[in-house]
Amino acid sequence: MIAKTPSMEIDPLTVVAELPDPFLRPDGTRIATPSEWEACRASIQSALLRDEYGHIPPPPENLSAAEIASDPLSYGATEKRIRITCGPGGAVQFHLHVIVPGGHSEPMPVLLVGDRCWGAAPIPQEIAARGYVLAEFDRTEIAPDAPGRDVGVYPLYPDHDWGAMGAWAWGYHRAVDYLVTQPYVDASRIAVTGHSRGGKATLLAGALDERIALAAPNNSGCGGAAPYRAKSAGAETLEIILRVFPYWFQAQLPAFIGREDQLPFDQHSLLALVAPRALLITNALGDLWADPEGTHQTYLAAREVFEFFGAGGRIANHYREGKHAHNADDWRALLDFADHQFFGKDVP
Ligand code: GTR
Repeated sequence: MIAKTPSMEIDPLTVVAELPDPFLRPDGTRIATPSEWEACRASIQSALLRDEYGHIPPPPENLSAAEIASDPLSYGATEKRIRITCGPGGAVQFHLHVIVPGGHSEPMPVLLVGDRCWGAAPIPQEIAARGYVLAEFDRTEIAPDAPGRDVGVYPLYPDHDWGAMGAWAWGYHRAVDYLVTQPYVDASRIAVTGHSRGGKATLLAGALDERIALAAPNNSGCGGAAPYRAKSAGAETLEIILRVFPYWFQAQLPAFIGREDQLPFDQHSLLALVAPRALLITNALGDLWADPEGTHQTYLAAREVFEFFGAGGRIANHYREGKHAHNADDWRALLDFADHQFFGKDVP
């Protein structure tokens, strides 16, 4: 059952079914302490990268950034455009579009989104008024949302088996590389968000990088916060997503079609990797394709890991009415959650 309320928490009434026990090691022994769980973190990551997303290369050595524009906005903020390059001759290039609120002498928290191509944040002025830097980039500058590996970042790492999700997550990490060098940025309060396919990349980025204090995948569905096992009616399946978007994932993932229960993890494992940092999953009740009900199950399973770390208050599952979109309600839920996590403010 899913409570139809846009509250930060909903009643944990759904029984967690069919998802692998997050405290069971592959050899059948149980993880008993947070430090034992930490010792298993690398093996959970390895399994997810090996079977689902492919391997993500380390940061490039020659990342450089140039501010190409800086303009005042009507509401007192400054809009900056940054060109980030790396690789031989600056072969890989993408742009950050940053809105820095005015009137703040202290470093500020950041909301970083990789969905520039989708129109991104609908409420930039409100984000600035609440004291958050908004940084946007277009993840398709890093890897195209299409098959083929001869453009974007792929030629830089010809031996890697990653798909677009991994490349886009790498893009989030490179944007963080830049942001943490900026005096107006509070490097301990960087949140990442993204919608749908961008939400899948957001979650992967947040799971793998401890510099990210808060991950907020929106309507991320299959390959994001929704499970491969325990699908709800109308939800996207592994078979369907791989038929249409095979290039998002590691090339061997189709071997698990029809035998999803053989995957050594499910998506609650990816959610759990964010622990004990903060995680907000945002869903739309009418977006059945993105599986809000299944996502409630992964949320409950991952929450056990957060609670195990004493961080049960750092994970929340938010539902709103409506369909597939990253709308102002979702962004406000993120701002409220971030205010609570970063500054201890009460959730309205
Ligand atoms: C759909 C895809 C989903 C989701 C969505 C989107 O076509 O099946 O997994 O990513 O696109 O990005 O809006």
